[in-house]
Amino acid sequence: MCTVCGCSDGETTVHGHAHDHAHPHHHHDHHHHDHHHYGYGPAGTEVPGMSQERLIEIETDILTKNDRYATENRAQLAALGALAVNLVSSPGSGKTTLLCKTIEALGDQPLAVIEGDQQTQNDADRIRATGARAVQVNTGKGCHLDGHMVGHAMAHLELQPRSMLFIENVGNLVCPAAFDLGEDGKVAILSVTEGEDKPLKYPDMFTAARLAILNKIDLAPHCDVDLDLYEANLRRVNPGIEILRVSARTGAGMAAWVCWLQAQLADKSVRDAAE
Ligand SMILES: Nc1nc2c(ncn2[C@@H]2O[C@H](COP(=O)(O)OP(=O)(O)O)[C@@H](O)[C@H]2O)c(=O)[nH]1
Ligand SMILES: [Mg+2]
Repeated sequence: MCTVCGCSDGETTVHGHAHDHAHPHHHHDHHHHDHHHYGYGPAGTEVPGMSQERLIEIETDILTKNDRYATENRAQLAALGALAVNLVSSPGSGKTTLLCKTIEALGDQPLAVIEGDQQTQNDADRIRATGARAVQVNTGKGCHLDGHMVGHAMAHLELQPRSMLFIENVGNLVCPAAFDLGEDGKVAILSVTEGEDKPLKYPDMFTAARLAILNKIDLAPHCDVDLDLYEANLRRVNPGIEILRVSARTGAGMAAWVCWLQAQLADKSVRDAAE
């Protein structure tokens, strides 16, 4: 179950890189997923036939389990001095396009990608076309990646020391904000076509993110968008957020993004060595 929206996540499948056999992955907290009412009881969500007290119990249990897996992932990454970035956004903001361009720009930097989508291996295929390693996680009915899925995918990737691991989360501006995957930071991608008010409407995501990428700035002249207002709204919900204006299509702003990644990785290696 998702602790945020209350949906049932059913079965997850991980499609590995080398041998393409699928691993079905069952969650233990199956329950019916008929019609949901979104309420504001103490649990922040409602599931028919379940009390708010029981829901809070289940949510706490799920988040505790998730955090245990996330901690394990984080320890593995730290041991390698590897950097993990969790890319979160609504569907279609340009995550996969940005990743393909980023992989090109990074040259011989060791890296790997975990792709999350409910269905299809399209995005992992797009990443593999660049020559990079990728694992596709299909979440089925699930609305986000969790720590367990990412740990499973990491096992397939055999990350090299000082790698960058890019995790493309399921397109969803709500639920992925609540789940720690063991990443170093969440990066929220917004395309300029989404509207300046989206940070105000979905504040949790932009509060959780360390960096916001304002993508598709090549389209800005065509859609009456006010980029300064976008940035002001991002800073209203998260005064500390870093912001980069990018076009994955034209390459504008890509150098700053690549620098940001390299600085995060350098920072991480130093910190891990100091521990
Ligand atoms: N004009 C423009 N289109 C873009 C840009 N980045 C991505 N797109 C397009 O946006 C659509 C969705 O991109 P995709 O990478 O699949 O988004 P995702 O769902 O977030 O992974 C595709 O048609 C891309 O070609 C950009 O910077 N400018
Ligand atoms: Mg994608």
